[in-house]
Amino acid sequence: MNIASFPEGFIWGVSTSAFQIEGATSADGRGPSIWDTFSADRADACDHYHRHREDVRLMKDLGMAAYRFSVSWPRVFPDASGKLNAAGLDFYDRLLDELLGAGITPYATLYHWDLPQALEDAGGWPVRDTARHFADYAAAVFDRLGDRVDTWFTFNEPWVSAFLGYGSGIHAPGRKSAADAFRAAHHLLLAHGLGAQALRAAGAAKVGTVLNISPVLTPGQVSDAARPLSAEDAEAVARIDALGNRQFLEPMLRGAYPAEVLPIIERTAGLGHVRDGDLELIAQPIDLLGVNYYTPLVVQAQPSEPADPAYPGSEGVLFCTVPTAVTAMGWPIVPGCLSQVLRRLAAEFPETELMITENGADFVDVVTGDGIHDVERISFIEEHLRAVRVAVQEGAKVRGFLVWTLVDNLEWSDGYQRKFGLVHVDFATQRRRLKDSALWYRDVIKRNGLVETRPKRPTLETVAAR
Ligand code: GBH
Repeated sequence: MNIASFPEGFIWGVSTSAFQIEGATSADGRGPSIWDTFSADRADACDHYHRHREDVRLMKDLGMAAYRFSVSWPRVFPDASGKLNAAGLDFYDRLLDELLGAGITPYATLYHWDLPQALEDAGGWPVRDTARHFADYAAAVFDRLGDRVDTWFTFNEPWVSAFLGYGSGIHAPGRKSAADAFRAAHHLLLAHGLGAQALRAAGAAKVGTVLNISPVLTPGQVSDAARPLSAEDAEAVARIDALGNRQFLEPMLRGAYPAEVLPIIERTAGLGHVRDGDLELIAQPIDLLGVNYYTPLVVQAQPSEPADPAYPGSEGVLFCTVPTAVTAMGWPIVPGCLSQVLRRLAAEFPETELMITENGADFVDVVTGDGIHDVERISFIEEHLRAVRVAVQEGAKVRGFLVWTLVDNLEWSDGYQRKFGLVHVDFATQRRRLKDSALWYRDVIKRNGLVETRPKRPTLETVAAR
């Protein structure tokens, strides 16, 4: 068997987030988060809070080396009093002991979208104080768990928190104000800087963050990446790239907002919230950049188009659908874009180590008596892994790959019908069952690579070789 292998020591695992799996939303003094308030399906989720032993066991049996989870801020600081709830941290204490006992390296994310409702009531991310609260929270979590976690990610996808939470309002807290979205973005960046500083000062071994980097391309480029663009389309692509990707990448890694974005912020929100010294603070050195990749953004210039509320400043840009294969959520499947993302990051930030912190897909899984044969998920992940390997072979410093996600879970505004798990969950009984993709992933991990596909039909070369 020919193996397309990954570098020795390549880190394989899965990612989850607190609100999507834990349930137990009022256990041991937890306070409400903005997602408890916002979400209609009040959430037992996967009851991971009580079943974490079983879930760690599953990961162990599948051979996972790494597990990225998030800490629920409202478990730690439940209300407006600012009083620490030690019982909330006890859960992560138990989880970490379990993980380390199973030989699985924990990667902790401090914020995966579940702001304490008390802080939202005080103004939420559009308010500067929230960033300071985040730094206190980061320090408190590190104080309790820092002896067992080496790698700390401050945020998961701050673009989503700012622009879906406060811009389009399709995420909690469901506010719809372009000005607040830009203020939220800045304070999330500031919170990253302050949090990274606090973690570093407390002795964290590695500090990083996780961004959703979506390559931006025109419909024509989806089939032909080298396709030349009109000036109008090139401008549309550059602007959406600046709003969606560079607005976070560049302050964090270079200490400056992209030139395209500053005037948009200024005319939408003013610049009163951007204070002297903020950008220096935001640009704390980081050891690891987590990249979440699912699908590209496909756009073209369209003069009459109003701005998309998730991209204030996107007037004159049309978000397009393309005739590619899609996941059940309708997200275009374009694995080559993952090579492109990694190639770009490696070129622009050659010093920064990278990790794929999320990649995966929802499909409609058919549960049969003899198993869950999720062939589409297997090919999705396999094709994306091949794309990662291409970038690695070109020299991108990609240290690992984490599948989104371990178990079917609560997919935010979409509830429980979206299935991203390697493991199926029957939400009536909480029974877990491995899908074929879980077993396939176990084998990938075991051989640290993919089986080179043999052509099904003889090709000219194989015929000639006979
Ligand atoms: C991840 O976000 C999350 O980290 C994870 O919690 C979640 O379960 C998982 O994806 C699956 O959804 O149409 O304007 O939103 C991915 C978020 C989804 C953000 C695609 C950008 C396209 C642009 N990304 N989205 S928009």
